Amino acid sequence: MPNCIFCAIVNDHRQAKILYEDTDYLAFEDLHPQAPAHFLVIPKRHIETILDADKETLGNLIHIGVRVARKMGLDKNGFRTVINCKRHAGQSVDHLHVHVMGGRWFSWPPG
Ligand code: DGP
Repeated sequence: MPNCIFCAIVNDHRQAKILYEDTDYLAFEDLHPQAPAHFLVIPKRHIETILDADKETLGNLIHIGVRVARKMGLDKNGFRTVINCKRHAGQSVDHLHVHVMGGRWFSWPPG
């Protein structure tokens, strides 16, 4: 998708620190980390929001997030996964992504 920053990363890996890749998915470090560990998992295909994703894609995104989190040692103390959907939730990049954050305490409820 033209003008999509995550599609640009899919096409040019130099634009992000890649943590995981397969034929359909990519995980990379967030540019503005909100925790000591903060990465994103995306489908390579441009899908705008969680509302547009099928069951298999959603399962794979979460599964990859857990695998990478485990590899980073975040399974010891835990981590948070977040999917922002549209403006009220704070989605700023309209290419579906799962946030995985760890390495500190997180409060609840979220603001
Ligand atoms: P959200 O607000 O849920 O749409 O999160 C978008 C995230 O994407 C935000 O945490 C910052 C991150 N981000 C935005 N632009 C870039 C970029 O060019 N590279 C990387 N690695 N992350 C980006």
